[in-house]
Amino acid sequence: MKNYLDITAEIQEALATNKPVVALESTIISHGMPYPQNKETALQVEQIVRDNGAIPATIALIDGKIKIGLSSDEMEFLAKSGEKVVKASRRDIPYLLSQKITGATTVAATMIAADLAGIRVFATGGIGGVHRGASQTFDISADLQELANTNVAVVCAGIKAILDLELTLEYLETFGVPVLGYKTEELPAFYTQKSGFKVNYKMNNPTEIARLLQTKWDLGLKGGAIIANPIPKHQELDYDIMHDAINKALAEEQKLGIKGKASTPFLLGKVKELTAGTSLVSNIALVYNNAKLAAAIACEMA
Ligand code: PSU
Ligand code: MN
Repeated sequence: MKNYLDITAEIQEALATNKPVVALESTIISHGMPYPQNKETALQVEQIVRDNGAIPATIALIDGKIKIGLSSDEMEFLAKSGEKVVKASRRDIPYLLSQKITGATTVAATMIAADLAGIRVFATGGIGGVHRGASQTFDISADLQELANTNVAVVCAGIKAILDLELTLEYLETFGVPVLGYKTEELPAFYTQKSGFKVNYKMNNPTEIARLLQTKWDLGLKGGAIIANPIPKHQELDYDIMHDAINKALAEEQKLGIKGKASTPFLLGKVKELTAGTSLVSNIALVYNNAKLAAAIACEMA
């Protein structure tokens, strides 16, 4: 394992002495946001984790290693390269490492890396899920199987409305992944607090969440949990504007025949374009909000 993992000295020390650490993904940098907002967001997320008492661990595949903790040059490279960097999920890891090709880790790949390093809490914006039309396309994100199998809790802003929320919840139920709402009974839908669907359980504070995770893993119930943290009210997108943008993005995707791993980045970019960038402002705000909660949970767990 030592041949593959490259953990910064600060994070190694933190893990060895049971200090709180929060994992952060890098596909959100390369494929989720444009430059330079992606770099600014990635750096600010790390700062927010620190301001809330935990150590940030942004993860990527670089030079044949799973890097846990990135330098500012590495961050800059991922941010500037954007979609030229490979979006790396579980299936991509062995190829990219053995060929020493740079990869930006998705939620699934970041969970794998965090688990190998011993990090149990991870903050991001949105997870992948069951896409609309999946009964025909079979497009179900590998993030969901990772949540089923890998012991890392993922703090996100719920399930994004580009996906089929109902089928995603069904899939998570089948695979035993708890969907927890932070101070809410309603599942948030990324850009909005409301979705029309319910979470499994409302959690009132980071202590309750830490206790639930401890219980799950003490019992050997493998897999993660989703901590759905609603976007702050004043940073929400208008529900109708968002739905309109998503429907247009989905129609365009179909027209262009975009499929597979290109789907999520395409839809995110299109929605941003159609909302004249306001979705990006919301996206950044909700990531910051998630970093803060993840740090609080990591502190409780430590
Ligand atoms: N949702 C977002 N922003 C993102 C992603 C999802 O709001 O950047 C990224 C994450 O890295 C996630 C990946 O793991 O997209 C899911 O891609 P796919 O649907 O191809 O599995
Ligand atoms: Mn997919």
